[in-house]
Amino acid sequence: MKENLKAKLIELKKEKNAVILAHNYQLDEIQEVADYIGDSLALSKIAMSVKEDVIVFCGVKFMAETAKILSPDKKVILPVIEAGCPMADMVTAEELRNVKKDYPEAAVVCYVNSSAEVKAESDICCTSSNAINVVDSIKSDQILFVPDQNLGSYVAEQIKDKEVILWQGFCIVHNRVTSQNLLHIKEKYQFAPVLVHPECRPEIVEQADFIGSTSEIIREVKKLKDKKIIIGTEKGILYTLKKQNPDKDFILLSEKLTCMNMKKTTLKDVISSLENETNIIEVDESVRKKAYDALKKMILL
Ligand code: CIZ
Ligand code: SF4
Repeated sequence: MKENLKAKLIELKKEKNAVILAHNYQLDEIQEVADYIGDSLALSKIAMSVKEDVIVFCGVKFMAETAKILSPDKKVILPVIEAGCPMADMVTAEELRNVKKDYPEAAVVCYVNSSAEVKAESDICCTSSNAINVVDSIKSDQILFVPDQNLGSYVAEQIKDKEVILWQGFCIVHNRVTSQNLLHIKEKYQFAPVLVHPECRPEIVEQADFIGSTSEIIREVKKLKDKKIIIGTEKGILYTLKKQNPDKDFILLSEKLTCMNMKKTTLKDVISSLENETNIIEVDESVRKKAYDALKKMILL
């Protein structure tokens, strides 16, 4: 059954001249058929360079939107339009415009997990892998960091000479991990290193051996000699970790690390959206240009 679907997708990709991009948090069945797997920024950069006309972005809405902002001439499909990111929804452009009035001197740094409209209201974007460099590069001493308070706190800890004003957003998945979860797993696997995503709460990040984005965790794991490794980010990352490191055992810091939105996309959705060319992402051109500027500043750093 699955083999039939896979064969159908290969045909469709040829017919439509399409490429399949999958985020590290997608279901295994999606990662298995993807042409490229990665984090949102790496995938958006790939989207800019591929020769295909159609990009099927298997992830959540802000990711497909980012690809469209950077590659406006391509057709970008998000297989399940309801796959959103609750953290991205924790800041709207209007709310941001209002808060900016209270901090007229602040530079707005916006985590890519945000809508195109919010990016358009920001001075520069960042991802979880370059947030520290981005904040460090800014001349202003005051930063308004949106929307992730956990990533923002992590950055503020590293850069002491700037005032970082935190938006009160968070990732509903990473924020679920508690100190009790960490204590429990550390007791059970005493010698295993703990690698976590900076979207986790500060008390988790403080106790971790390594903090990084999905791509940084994937890179770090390759270097480790340990046979048992504790992973504190969304479960989907285990697909690549296991594939690249068959001799290592990965223990998820908590079973709560499953993003329902990332799991909404199935192989059937990829096929039907591509076949019918539905769920095409569009971004208003005036918003796109401003969001592009904020993204481009980050990419050029
Ligand atoms: O930007 C991304 O892809 C996200 C949401 C996570 C990460 O660390 O790669
Ligand atoms: Fe959003 Fe968190 Fe899910 Fe990533 S894991 S898409 S930040 S809710």
